[in-house]
Amino acid sequence: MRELDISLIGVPVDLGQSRRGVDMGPSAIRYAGAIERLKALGHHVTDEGNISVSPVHNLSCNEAGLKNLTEVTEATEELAATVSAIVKNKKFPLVLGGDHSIAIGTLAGLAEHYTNLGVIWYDAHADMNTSETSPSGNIHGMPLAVSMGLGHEQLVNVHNKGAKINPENVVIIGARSVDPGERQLIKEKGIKVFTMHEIDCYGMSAVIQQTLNYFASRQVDGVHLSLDLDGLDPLYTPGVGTPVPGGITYRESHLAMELLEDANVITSAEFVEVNPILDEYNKTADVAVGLMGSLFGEKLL
Ligand code: B3U
Ligand code: MN
Ligand code: MN
Repeated sequence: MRELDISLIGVPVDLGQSRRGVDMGPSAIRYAGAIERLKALGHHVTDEGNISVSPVHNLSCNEAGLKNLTEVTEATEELAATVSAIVKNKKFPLVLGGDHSIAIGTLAGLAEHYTNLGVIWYDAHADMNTSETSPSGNIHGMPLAVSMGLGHEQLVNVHNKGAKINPENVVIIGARSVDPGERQLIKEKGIKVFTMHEIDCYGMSAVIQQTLNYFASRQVDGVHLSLDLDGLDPLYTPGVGTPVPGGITYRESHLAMELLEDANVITSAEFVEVNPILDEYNKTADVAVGLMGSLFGEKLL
């Protein structure tokens, strides 16, 4: 097992979607014992605290049809600078959301240090809408497109101008709710997607193996895990804003984390969309921390 120097950073953003409460995700994950769990595995953990986020939350869209564009831009700018500094200091960034819009900042910060970063997007959704295709105006449905350089220019240019990741280095796992515009982009850009169909047919073990082989063939120089808790079935993670039935199980998710740990490839991670208001006694944060345990080397024997 690797002994890592982990820097944990909270991003209390609920501006990328319409349901309040996901800004409390970092607290819920801390209360569920994230730091103690990682320290018990022998890692060195520093809690860097939270990114400052505007308390203003408008539900109306701006002229481009996006909600809270200015506030999301500000928060992701600060997150990008923080993540970049963590990597510069040779530490492992572990980002706690917040809604998934924060990935715009995480990936922008990482892009300063990786020229060919692989990205695992563990999610019920593709998060590949643009201002033009979004059915909701919610920026949390856009971060993967934005990071590929597609979408509102203010978001695309967070931290540095233009695309931060290569579409051919992205693997989506767990997708089961994809909008028409996203479907088209996935095809156009040649994104590798393991939907629930592939997970059901081949099993999670094969899906992760194929993901690892794919990254090896792409010669990536790091792998970021962006884990949206709604990737799991709402039976296990009910505390999310947009639950979609028919998702990845608890056991499959632990297996995925264990196989990624065994492969020793993950260089940064984020856990997003935990909403304590919608949760059952912090169950979703507990699952998030359990998955962190597996990702960072917990073994039964
Ligand atoms: N695709 C829809 C719904 C959605 C995306 N991400 C989440 N929900 N969590 C949208 O609004 O873009
Ligand atoms: Mn997401
Ligand atoms: Mn999602």
